[in-house]
Amino acid sequence: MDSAVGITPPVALFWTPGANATQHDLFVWKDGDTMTVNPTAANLKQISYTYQTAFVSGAKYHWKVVVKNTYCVTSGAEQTFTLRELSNLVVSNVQAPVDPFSGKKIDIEYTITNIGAGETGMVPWYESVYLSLDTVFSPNIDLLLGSFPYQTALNPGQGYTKTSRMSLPDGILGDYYIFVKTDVYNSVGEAHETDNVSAPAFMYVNLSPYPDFRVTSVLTPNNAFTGTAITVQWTVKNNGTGPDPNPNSSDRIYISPSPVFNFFNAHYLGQLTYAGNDFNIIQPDSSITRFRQVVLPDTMIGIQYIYVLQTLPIRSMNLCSTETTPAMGRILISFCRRPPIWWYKP
Ligand SMILES: [Ca+2]
Ligand SMILES: [Ca+2]
Repeated sequence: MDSAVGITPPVALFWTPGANATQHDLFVWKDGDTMTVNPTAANLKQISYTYQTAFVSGAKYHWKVVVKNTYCVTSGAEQTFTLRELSNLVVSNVQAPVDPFSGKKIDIEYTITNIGAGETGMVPWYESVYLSLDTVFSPNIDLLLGSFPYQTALNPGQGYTKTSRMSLPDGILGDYYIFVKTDVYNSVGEAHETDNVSAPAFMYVNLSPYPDFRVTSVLTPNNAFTGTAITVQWTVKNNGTGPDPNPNSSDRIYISPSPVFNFFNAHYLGQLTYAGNDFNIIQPDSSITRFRQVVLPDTMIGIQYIYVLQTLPIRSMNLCSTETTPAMGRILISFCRRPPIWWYKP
């Protein structure tokens, strides 16, 4: 394999055995260095050796075998091999959208180029897009917005420009930066692995209108008997700045002996889900009145409280207030003695 080029480590070295040879010493050294005094592998009885080396793009090595027997030592001819050139992926031209809105989809355009001297090979790799509060890329802090595969080999100098779509988080507002990193899972062996992150691309994010639904009042009968059905009526008000574009919610009804809501002693009675455009009806500063029938438990008597909790997923993070003291209705429940069952015996 003298003068072999384009080698991928580990490197399989083999040679012809010398006449009467009993052992071989193998010397391998990098081009530009002097041959090592001590053999890389000594007293080999076989005529081959697998040489492990770091993958340095295009690195050239010299090697030779010294043949030994009881009577003499004979040096073989010096040979060379050269590792293959590696690719090097880099990211450029990251284009963040102008004036995007929180919680909405955005398109990020970027260019990936192989600036290395070798091809990438047919290894799929991924690009990831991150959202950062500053101009320093911090993979453990910055928010991953999405990862996108690429599956075609790139020759030296080749590249591609791509647009990837992802969603911004809800409830964010202000100055942000986008970073794109290529080959995030290190699928491609590159001459340089530390230059795979783009420069930061600035964007100002506007806060999307957000809903903030609250149950403002609960109406129940003043008195009722255990085990009977009552009608609960309640009002939901939108204290936010917009309707919810993706309603996925319900109002859940609980009964509890506690005048301050506590999940541990609250007994679930039922729920009323939102259908169709219910949420869109509740524009900012407007309300909707809802009701449903529930059956009181057999075991809770005396003064009890009926709570209605709104379970809208919080779509605007800390900007959406949560219901810490939900609205309630007060009801006095009396024990209902059921009439005895008489069996008629003819
Ligand atoms: Ca790189
Ligand atoms: Ca890599």
